[in-house]
Amino acid sequence: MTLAYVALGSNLGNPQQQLVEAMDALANLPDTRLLQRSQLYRTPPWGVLQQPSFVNAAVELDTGLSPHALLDALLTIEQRAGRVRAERNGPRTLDLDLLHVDGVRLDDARLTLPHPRMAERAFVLLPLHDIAPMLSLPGQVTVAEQLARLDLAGCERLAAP
Ligand code: A4P
Ligand code: MG
Repeated sequence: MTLAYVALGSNLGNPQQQLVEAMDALANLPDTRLLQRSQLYRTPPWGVLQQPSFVNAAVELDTGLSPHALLDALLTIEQRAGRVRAERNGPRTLDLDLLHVDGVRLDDARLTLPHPRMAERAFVLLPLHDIAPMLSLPGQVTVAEQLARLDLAGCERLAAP
């Protein structure tokens, strides 16, 4: 079994409900336990600015699935939530990104680990900090240290669902 961290995001439909349902779907994956779930955060859109604000979260899994099997499972959960792939960084009902798998470094056509863009994104590190503040990011910096360098303007914790 291996620890894995997944980022969740949504800004279409009912984002809070979709994130809670996605966390339940992750908890029900084969050979997998959901160990921790972050709070939900409302975050300003990053990348494409003309779109609704996002709700973001993160979870910690203990899984026997391989990284690629886990990615396939994330894509299946996204599709079940009605995800339509259109514009890069654009609006989405559900986005599940695999952030980190303990001991795994990987860069192939389908999967890059650790996730290459996570360290610059408050909407990723803020929820990840709830569940893994001491997790080491590329460059020997912890989630807590890196989060302290980011601009958190406009990010707010939502009341527990
Ligand atoms: N892929 C490679 N590595 C990974 C990985 N570690 N985890 C491949 C997940 N997928 C990985 O994904 C495209 C392909 O990336 C997958 O099929 C997989 O094989 P995608 O989800 O269709 O692409 P995307 O999400 O549209 O693109 P990108 O650049 O990953 O966008 P992001 O980074 O997900 O950003 N603002 C706020 N506030 N909150 C957000 O959640 N999200 C985005 C999307 C933009 N702005 C946001 C938010
Ligand atoms: Mg994605």
